[in-house]
Amino acid sequence: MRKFVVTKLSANFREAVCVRSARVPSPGDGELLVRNRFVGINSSDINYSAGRYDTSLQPPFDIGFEGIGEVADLGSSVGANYCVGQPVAYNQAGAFAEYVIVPTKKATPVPSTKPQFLPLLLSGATACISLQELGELSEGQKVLVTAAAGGTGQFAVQLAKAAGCHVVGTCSSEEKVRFLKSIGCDRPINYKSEDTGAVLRREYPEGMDVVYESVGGDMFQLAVNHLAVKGRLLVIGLISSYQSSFGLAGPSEGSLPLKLLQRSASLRGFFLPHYNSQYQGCLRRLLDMYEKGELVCQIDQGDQAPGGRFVGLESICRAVDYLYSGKNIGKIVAEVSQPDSAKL
Ligand code: NAP
Ligand code: X1H
Repeated sequence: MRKFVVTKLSANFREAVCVRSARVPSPGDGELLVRNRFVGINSSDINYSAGRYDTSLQPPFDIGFEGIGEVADLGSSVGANYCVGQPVAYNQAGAFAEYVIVPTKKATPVPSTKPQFLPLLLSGATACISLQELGELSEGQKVLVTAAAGGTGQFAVQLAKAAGCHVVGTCSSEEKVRFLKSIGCDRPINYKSEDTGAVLRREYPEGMDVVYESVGGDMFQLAVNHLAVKGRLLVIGLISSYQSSFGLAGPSEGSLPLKLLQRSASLRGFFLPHYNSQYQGCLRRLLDMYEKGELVCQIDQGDQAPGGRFVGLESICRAVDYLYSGKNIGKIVAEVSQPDSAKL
């Protein structure tokens, strides 16, 4: 089989990785061998390739956080939930490969390998758990979602709407504005054509009760400046800094504690792996909402990207470039293999 391997620590994904041949691994106790159909692209793939996730990890190491495919082989004592051919989605390092070993506790049986199920596991769960545990959402509250049309933003918008909130979402194009309207966002802001700060000052003078913030930098500052009294700012990510330097410290951040104090506002960090105990419950809720037609799971397979649809393992590099071009609508997904039936 072929797989991506990080051979040099770098936040430049193309420089960090190469595609290597390897033996198809055998599943051990409590493990599944999964033949990947689709893998999910995450902005943090470049944090992982830079060695930021696990500073003890030295190259060569495998990469890719999530995928969906069929069980190809079973290790011992995996239980009755799984059989060969069973469609599963999973969160497991090393997903950028044709086959991957997945411990059953990191796998979720899904009705099919349809790529729309893939965004629920990481992007959907991030929005679901963070809003539930830290957002303290209640009806009528005002919620700002940044990168609202992206992989995780789309779920934050829909879950905040489902909780009866008024949702404002930022994005960078009119096409994204239309998408945001279609998923119920009350006030999409195209930050390229409108001044986000001016819109918030004019239309939300009392500030935002909750901010789901994924961008960092100036967008983070703006979010702090527009927190309501007792507002909660959920730090979900800071994508604007992943390609270069890092951290929340910076000259303009000096007054952050004062701003929080003056409003009795809180800033809350969220990292999905710290919330494993809430994971299964949230995933069940999202799958249920999706099956009932109450949740849109927008995926972007790169049809509008330079070079077209992301097909084949090598296309993952283009998919990461596309993510950092900021043009995606919904979760970016690359197709790694055809269904078994297509090979007949
Ligand atoms: P994504 O939202 O699908 O794509 C990134 C989007 O961010 C772009 O479409 C772009 O949309 C926006 N963006 C803003 N500034 C950008 C920049 N400088 N470069 C590129 N894009 C920029 O990506 P994702 O993987 O789902 O990640 C979104 C955020 O969620 C990231 O901050 C990530 O770290 C975070 N996340 C956190 C956790 C956690 O456990 N804390 C888990 C998963 C994801 P517009 O500019 O049009 O808005
Ligand atoms: C144990 O907690 C963590 C948390 C974050 C360990 C590693 C990280 C990490 O690498 C991340 C990360 C993970 C997910 C995500 O969506 C965004 C980010 S940002 C980030 C990080 C980047 C550079 C650093 O120097 C430290 C952390």
